[in-house]
This record gives sequence, structure tokens and C-alpha cells, in this order.
Amino acid sequence: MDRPLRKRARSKLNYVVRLVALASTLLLSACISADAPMNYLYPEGPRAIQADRLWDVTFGIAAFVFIAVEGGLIFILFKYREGKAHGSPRQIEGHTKFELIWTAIPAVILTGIAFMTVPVIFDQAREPADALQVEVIGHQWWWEYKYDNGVVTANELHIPTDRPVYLTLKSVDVIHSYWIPKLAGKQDVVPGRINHMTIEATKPGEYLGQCAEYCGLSHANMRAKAIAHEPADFDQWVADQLEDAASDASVQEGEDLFMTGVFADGQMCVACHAVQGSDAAGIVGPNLTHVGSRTRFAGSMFEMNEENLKAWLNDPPELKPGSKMPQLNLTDEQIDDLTAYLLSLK
Ligand code: HEC
Ligand SMILES: [Cu+2]
Repeated sequence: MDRPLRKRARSKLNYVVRLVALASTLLLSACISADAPMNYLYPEGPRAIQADRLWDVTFGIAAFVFIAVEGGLIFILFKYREGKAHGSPRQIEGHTKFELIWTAIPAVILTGIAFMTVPVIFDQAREPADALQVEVIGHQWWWEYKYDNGVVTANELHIPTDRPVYLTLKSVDVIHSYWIPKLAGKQDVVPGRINHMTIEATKPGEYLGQCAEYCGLSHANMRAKAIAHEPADFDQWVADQLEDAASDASVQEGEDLFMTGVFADGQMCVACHAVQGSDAAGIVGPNLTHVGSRTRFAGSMFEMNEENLKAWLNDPPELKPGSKMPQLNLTDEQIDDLTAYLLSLK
């Protein structure tokens, strides 16, 4: 290579190195931030912490192996590169001692990792004795929750702190995956199959999650939120949820529309939605008995407020691509009345 050519090659290499450095800084900074709400590297529930400990050790070993192997490779590439005086190195194919060494070392490492990992897998798969039981049902594209105490809700999983919550996972349509990164690992939710997982939080607060198995058009909008309460607050939440829907005379128009209104293509709200304490018993969409008490709606995609609800009722598939709630050609007045009724369902 003559000089200018080599110079050009070097500046090209420089450019690539800088580009990779910049890209990884941008990419990795998102992962490292401790207050990113779905950062599983900063777990907050005992099960997520247990898994994270395993990950720390495995990652440490993997990083060591990576550096040793790649370092050796790069060292040998440079030492024996063409053009130096020493010719071909000695050929050692079939060297029994080396073969034994590089078979034994990985075997020992993997056995060690297996000894640490397998008991944790069994431990996490076991149903804890005093667990709260919740059925989690995946729908395109929202989560439904049915508690053993009778509560049925959607989008937000309320749990007590310091008590394991044993989830029974089912799907009504395609494969989803339930994942609240700070509380536990992920578990597939498969139609025709029943899977389980346990989650647990020690601190009250909100823990965000996301469907983690591509499930169609609005997969990215199939979010989840777990809300952990002190046990007494949780009991209060359960008691409130078990109450029938309470609406007052000021939202009567909305209630009538909801219960008896027939909209585009003969569609009725009650064909798809249930409201406990009324005749509405649809099961296609989220149970709306206490919809006004939720912080978000439509797979936790939107904040629960008047403006967003109105926009939703106006055209669900416009707001959430593919939404199984159809556009119902509601008038502005109907939307206002329905929104007032829905928000009253605390
Ligand atoms: C054909 C079935 C169907 C009909 C009819 C229907 N919905 Fe829905 N609705 C759904 C589905 C499915 C969802 C969940 C959409 C999602 O999150 O992707 C939903 C979501 C909602 C939500 C958000 C609830 C939450 O917690 O996420 C509200 C509020 C709602 N519908 C109100 C209504 C009202 C009011 C009517 C009547 C004017 C109505 N729906 C008619 C199927 C229906
Ligand atoms: Cu999904």
C-alpha cells in the first residue's frame, strides 16, 4: 500500500470507530438509566432480583470469556499476520492436550451456571403457599385480570406489597407474553394452554410492562401496569371494585345510551362490555364496571381523562391501529353523554 492510500484507509477506519462509538452511546444510555420504568437491570421485586443475580454472574462469566477469546484471537491475528519474517506457525490440529483443555473449561463453566440456574427455575415455577390468585387473559391488544376474590378489571393489575401473586396466564386469540420487567421475568401467554408465573413487589408504586411477544398490529400498544399497594390499601381497592357500578341521575342519558343504544351496523356497547350490577355482560372488551377509577385505558395506551375518552369513542381504530372496538359513528352529543357516564364509574 502506498502512503496516501494507507492514510485514506486509516481515516475511514477512524470514521467507522467514531460512528460505532456514537451509536452505542446513544443506544446504551437508554439501557443504563436506573429510572427508566422498564429497566430490568434495576429490579424491584424479589423474583426479578433473584433472576437479576443470576444474570449478573452469567454476564460476568460471559464477558470474561468474550474478552479472553477475542483478545487471544486479535493477538494471534496480529502476531502471525502476513508479511512478517517468521513464515507459517507450527500446525497443531488434533492436539490432544489443547482439545481436552478447551472442552473441559466450558464444561466446568456451564455446569457451574446450571447448578446456579436450575434450582432458581424450579423455585420460581413453584406455586407459593399464600399467594393471591389472579387470572391474566391476553386479548389483542389489552390485558384482562380476574381475581379469585371476584374482581374483574383491565389494563391495571393491582397487587398488595410483600405477598406473592400467582398469575394464571391465558390467551383468547394469539400468543402474547406477560412482562413487568421490574417485578419478574416474562412468560408466554399461549391460546389453548395455561401458563403460570409469580410476581411480587416489596414497595408500593407503579410498575410498567409491555406485551413481549409480537401479537399483531397494535402489539406495541399492548402495555401493562402493575400497581402495588400496602396490604390495607389493597383490601380497600378490592372492596371498592366488588361494589356494583354506581352512577347517578346526572349521567342518566349516557347510561341509557350505553345500555340500550344501537349504533353503526347494529352495534351495542353492552354486546362487548360488562358493567356489574346491570344487564351489560359482554365479554369481548374490557369490563367497565369501574373504568373511571383506572389511570389509563385501551391497553394502558392513553391516560384516562375526558379528552382522551372522547377521542377514543369517536374513532377507536384511528387512535389504536387495528382496535377490535369499531368506529360506531357516534354523534358529539352521544360521545359527551357516554363519556360523562363512563367517568362516573369509579
Ligand atoms: C364490537 C365490540 C365492541 C363494541 C360494540 C364496543 N366496544 Fe368498547 N372496547 C372493545 C374492545 C375490544 C376494547 C379494547 C380495545 C383495546 O384496548 O385495544 C374496548 C375498549 C373500550 C374502552 C376502554 C376500556 C379500557 O379500560 O381499556 C371503553 C371506555 C369503551 N370500550 C367503551 C365503549 C362504549 C361506550 C361503547 C358503545 C358506544 C363500546 N365501547 C362499544 C369492544 C367494543
Ligand atoms: Cu400481545
